[in-house]
Amino acid sequence: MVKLMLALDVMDKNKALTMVDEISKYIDAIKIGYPLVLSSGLDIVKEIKDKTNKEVICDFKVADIPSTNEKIAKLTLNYADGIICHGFVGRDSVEAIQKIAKQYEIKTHHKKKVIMVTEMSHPGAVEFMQPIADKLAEVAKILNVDGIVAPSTRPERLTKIKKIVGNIPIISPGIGAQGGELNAVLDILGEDDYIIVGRAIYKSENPKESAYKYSMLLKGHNG
Ligand code: O7M
Repeated sequence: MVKLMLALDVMDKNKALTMVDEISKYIDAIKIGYPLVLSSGLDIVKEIKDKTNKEVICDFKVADIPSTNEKIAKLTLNYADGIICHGFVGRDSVEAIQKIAKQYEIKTHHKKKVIMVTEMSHPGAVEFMQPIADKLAEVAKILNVDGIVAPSTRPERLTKIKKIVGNIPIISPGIGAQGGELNAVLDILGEDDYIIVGRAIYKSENPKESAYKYSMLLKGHNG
């Protein structure tokens, strides 16, 4: 079954904690990014992990030299189950994060995912990212990363990128607020893949109902 990852981009700690309390039973994973961490501190990652016991992925879109990437990965993977990085900075930068993930895996016996962005979902991504996205997908395959990010806003690109990465799980944002069509995307994605939904859940009038609705649509599509 395609899984549901909540993009928890609220900028208030209490709101975030209340939100996950209400809806965590309807979601499979939680993505925490700069809006929440910069407003609440990195400890929010541990707090949400402890509270929900869901898969928690930090979306820091890490894009630095290997040595700095290592430091960011060390701090992040201490509590998070995974970290999202950019691939356009080169494979050595991604490998630096993979090295830290492996170290944590050996130490904790828990999987630590390294997820790489290929093509982003917003309109501007066609300018610089799309022309190199197929190549980034090939690199993701060579590096055997644990997931790649590809757009729900462009089903034809999602199809192409999925074909390149094969069995590497896809994490796909763009459904809801960015206009991506759930049904079109569900025809492409498989059981190891995720859709990311943010505002269509946390900004809706009734986040619990909205999360429930998405979870049912995913279940329904998979029979
Ligand atoms: O459903 P939304 O539009 O409110 O939120 C989508 C989330 O996915 C939000 O956290 C974005 O930062 C993220 N995202 C994209 O929207 N597009 C991308 O191409 C990539 C991401 C992302 O998660 O990258 C790792």
